[in-house]
Amino acid sequence: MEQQLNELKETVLLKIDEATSVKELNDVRIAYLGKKGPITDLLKGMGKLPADERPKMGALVNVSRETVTEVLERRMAILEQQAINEQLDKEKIDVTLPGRPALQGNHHPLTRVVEEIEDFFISMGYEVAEGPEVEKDYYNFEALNLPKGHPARDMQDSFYISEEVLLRTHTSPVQARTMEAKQGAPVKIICPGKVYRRDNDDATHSHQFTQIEGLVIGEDIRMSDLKGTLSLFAKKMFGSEREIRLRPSFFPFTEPSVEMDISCFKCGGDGCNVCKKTGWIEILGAGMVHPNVLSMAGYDPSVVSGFAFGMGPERIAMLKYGVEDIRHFYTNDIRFVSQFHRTEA
Ligand code: FA5
Repeated sequence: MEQQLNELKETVLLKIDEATSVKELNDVRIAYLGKKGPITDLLKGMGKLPADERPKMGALVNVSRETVTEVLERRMAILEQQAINEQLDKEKIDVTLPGRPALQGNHHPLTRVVEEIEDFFISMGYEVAEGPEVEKDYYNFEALNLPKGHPARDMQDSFYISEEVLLRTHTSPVQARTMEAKQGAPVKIICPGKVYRRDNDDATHSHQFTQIEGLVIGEDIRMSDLKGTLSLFAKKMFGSEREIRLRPSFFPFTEPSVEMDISCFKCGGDGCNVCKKTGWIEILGAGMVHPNVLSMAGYDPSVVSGFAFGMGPERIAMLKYGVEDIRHFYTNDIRFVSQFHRTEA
């Protein structure tokens, strides 16, 4: 039995030596030192030995098993290190390779123009108000001095959802809602938002576009306040040289009503393709809030007055950045929007 043990030990030591990977060595361990391996068998077979030989043989088997285990662990440590080294060799990275630049997103040009306009008015003490895009006919038209059947409703061809509900055609209903909510108190708001009209899409018209409304209500608010505010606004948006001009116009909710032009920022007023040789560019509609609108919202027109204006930021962005087709703002073509990426930090 002792000879059998020695032969077995030699065989295992040889197999350990021959193993070239962690897996092979593990197989050797399981095959020879495992519960079903020959060393365990030897221990089990000791019962057949005479009683006085058993302790000696038991000690021999244990020593052999310890020796084999020790050799196996040393070999295992070497093979494991070898495996790690091979993996590190394979995974080497070249830190000198130039990196790939990450594409950076940015605000949409239209968002930037809206934010620029908002910032200007906020700096003048205005608050930003909001209203629903799905609006009642009452706020979109009636409360703005446009009763049912009024011919001026055709100025803004509408998408009706039901007889009394439509997609708002302008941001002016927020005027009516704000005045109603404020119950006679002073008001100084702007309202940016989406509006909808049954216009045919072309280079300067879209069925869905953006407007920014402005409204100031208080005691002794005059046309000169409107003119001063819009003049400052034009200089901020289009340069300090800009002059403004107010032309008489008509909106049912303002009286008097005006349209505002700015002196052409390209030619300075001499006439060019941007201003269609007139020297002036139309920017927005405005006027003094109609007494009927004030009364309907619960104000006393003999005590308070106010001005309002409404502009289309797409048209302003087109002028400012020389964009020829309004549809570019909505198609999300990366070649278009990336032209306006901010370079400053
Ligand atoms: C109005 O909508 C009035 N509510 C503005 C107003 C407010 C006047 C307060 C007085 C007091 P108008 O229909 O002109 O007015 O539209 C205002 C601006 O929206 C226009 O100057 C233009 O810049 C823009 N706009 C109008 N229709 C379209 C369209 N289909 N596509 C893109 N922009 C448009």
